[in-house]
Amino acid sequence: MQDRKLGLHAFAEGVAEDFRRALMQRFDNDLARTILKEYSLPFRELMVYYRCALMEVETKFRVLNEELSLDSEQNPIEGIESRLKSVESILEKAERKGIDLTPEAIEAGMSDIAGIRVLCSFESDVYMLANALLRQDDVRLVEKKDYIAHPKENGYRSLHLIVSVPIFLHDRRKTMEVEVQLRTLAMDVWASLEHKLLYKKDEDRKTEHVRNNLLECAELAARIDQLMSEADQEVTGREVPPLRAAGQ
Ligand code: 0O2
Repeated sequence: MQDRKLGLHAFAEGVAEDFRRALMQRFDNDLARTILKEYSLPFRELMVYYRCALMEVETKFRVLNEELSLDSEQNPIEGIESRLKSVESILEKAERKGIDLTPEAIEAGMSDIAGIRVLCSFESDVYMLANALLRQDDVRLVEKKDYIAHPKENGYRSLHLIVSVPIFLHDRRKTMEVEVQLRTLAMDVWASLEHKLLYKKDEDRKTEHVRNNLLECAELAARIDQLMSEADQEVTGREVPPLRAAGQ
């Protein structure tokens, strides 16, 4: 408990320093100083709340995995990664989307400051876990993007959920939004490499040849998922549920 408190304190100090540095780099000194004076502490608080929300959601998935691991055939989570958007990316996105640089406007206008990625064994586990999360009575689905049922044009596949969850502070309860990305290992290999090569990179990298190669890789990854699901069904007898929309 003490460790966690110290961890959050150190984190808040780090955020304050990142916030100061990012503002000084991005804006002229007077503007940066004004923003810093007014919003440094509230912004620091906001980031601590997001970190707490990440811990809540991560724990929910760890609990599900622990429970499902009782059955050796059901060990659906291969890995969990969580991250808070960097201060620099928050400021960049706020500028791009015309969001005011106040903690209230940032909280209202951005849903992906806290992000968790859950790597699953099979495609059916993606939907099973999403449904198990959304069934919990303190979790509310804010938005869903099913890039598995409807892959992006470049081949990207994953299930994205924006959920809101409560965090329990010493004197009140606060609701925070967290972006959850669920994907299989095959989807993750593709997305991680594409992220390195092309995602948000200069357009001149994205020649037709490179795009076609990545599209072919995306098709191969989808084929791996399909064959693995069939093998899982044959070996364990588990039904492959139809790709249904999580939370419906
Ligand atoms: P990073 O670097 O991973 O943090 P918005 O976030 O509102 O500007 P959008 O399109 O509404 O954009 O969000 P969407 O489609 O839900 O995608 C958000 C996240 O999904 C991205 O976060 C990526 O992590 C991932 N993603 C979406 N599309 C792709 C893609 O084509 N390739 C890869 N590799 N990842 C993708 P960030 O913050 O944009 O980037």
